[in-house]
Amino acid sequence: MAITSMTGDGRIPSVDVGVAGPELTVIVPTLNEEGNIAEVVDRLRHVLSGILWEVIFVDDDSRDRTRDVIRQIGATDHRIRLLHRIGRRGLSSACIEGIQASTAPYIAVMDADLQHDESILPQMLAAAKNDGQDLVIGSRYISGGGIDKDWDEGRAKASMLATRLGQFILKMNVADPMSGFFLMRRAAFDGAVRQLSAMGFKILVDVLASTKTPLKVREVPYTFRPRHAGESKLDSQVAWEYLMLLADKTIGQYLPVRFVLFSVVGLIGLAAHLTVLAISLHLGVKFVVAQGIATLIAMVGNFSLNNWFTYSDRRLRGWGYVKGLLSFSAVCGIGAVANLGIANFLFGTEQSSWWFAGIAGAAMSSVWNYAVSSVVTWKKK
Ligand SMILES: Nc1nc2c(ncn2[C@@H]2O[C@H](COP(=O)(O)OP(=O)(O)OP(=O)(O)O)[C@@H](O)[C@H]2O)c(=O)[nH]1
Ligand SMILES: [Mg+2]
Repeated sequence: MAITSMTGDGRIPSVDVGVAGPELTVIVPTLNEEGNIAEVVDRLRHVLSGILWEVIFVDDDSRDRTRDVIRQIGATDHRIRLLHRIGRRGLSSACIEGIQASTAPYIAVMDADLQHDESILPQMLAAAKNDGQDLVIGSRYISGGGIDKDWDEGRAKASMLATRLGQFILKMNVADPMSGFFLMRRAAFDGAVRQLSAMGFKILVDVLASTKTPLKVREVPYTFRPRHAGESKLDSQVAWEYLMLLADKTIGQYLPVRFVLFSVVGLIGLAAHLTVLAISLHLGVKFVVAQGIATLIAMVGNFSLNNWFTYSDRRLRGWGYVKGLLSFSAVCGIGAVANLGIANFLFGTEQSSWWFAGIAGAAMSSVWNYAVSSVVTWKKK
């Protein structure tokens, strides 16, 4: 839109002020959701008519036609936006980047598979805009809400247990902190963004645990529907990453959770090493051979456990697994040399006892192994 007015000398300057930006941005994370995009857009158009809105699909390099469909619809509707991330994964971090790419004062987060009931979005926006709520949660666990009737008992119980755990950590009276469907003021997000862990699937728990000022929170009931099209991405890794998120929210300010896990794996490796060594010696294997076998087993075991648990979100597979094992062994080899050097130096000084020298050497090499392998072996892409 161009605003024009005559200047003193008769020229007509033109100032391009564009059109009003959106009041509400709906963030939709996507991973192989080609069959759901058109339906999501249709439903948003319908329920949000009369509201200045846009949707940002944050796609983590889907291998199906998700991005093609989004671009096709976006070609005739500027409210449809796409953020394509390459080499990064994770529902939470995708939502965070989407929110940061928006200028709207209100932001909603919603799944792409239509399990969240978009028809309550206007009610959620009104609660924030007119009733001063900072955060409005689409809730399955308050009166009027519900879960997909096709959920088996196991899934319902797991969801309830995870919810209770979340409530315990948050020390907050929120019925559905695990909800992936919520709307908030930008200020509420800005108050939490620097403390966010951005791990795994549960962005709402992260926001609630990270906020510095108490938020005015309201829950609006809805019934979680069955998935519209495509496949679920929920697996055991999601559950593990949720536990890591809760741990990070509890002890993360004192010690990185990954370092704690790395150290626990190191202790397991030490126990495995000593066990294999003892068994080999008992079977009459020469010490140097037994020590070699124990070292190899401990190294492969440590690498695999760290790859599975400590870096579940950057897990190496196939050829990457082999290269990772080699680089991890090299890093730990250098760590062992540093360990020997430091321990030997301290042992040589008069004040140090043998145990102090031993612990100091081991501690130094653990920090080295952790720090260097996190950037060399499990580097963030
Ligand atoms: N950008 C991005 N989106 C993701 C990622 N993982 C899942 N999603 C999206 O997040 C939303 C929730 O994932 P779902 O697989 O539906 O998980 P869920 O709803 O907890 O599980 P179901 O009830 O089994 O569907 C969907 O829109 C997915 O496409 C990811 O790593 N990156
Ligand atoms: Mg789903």
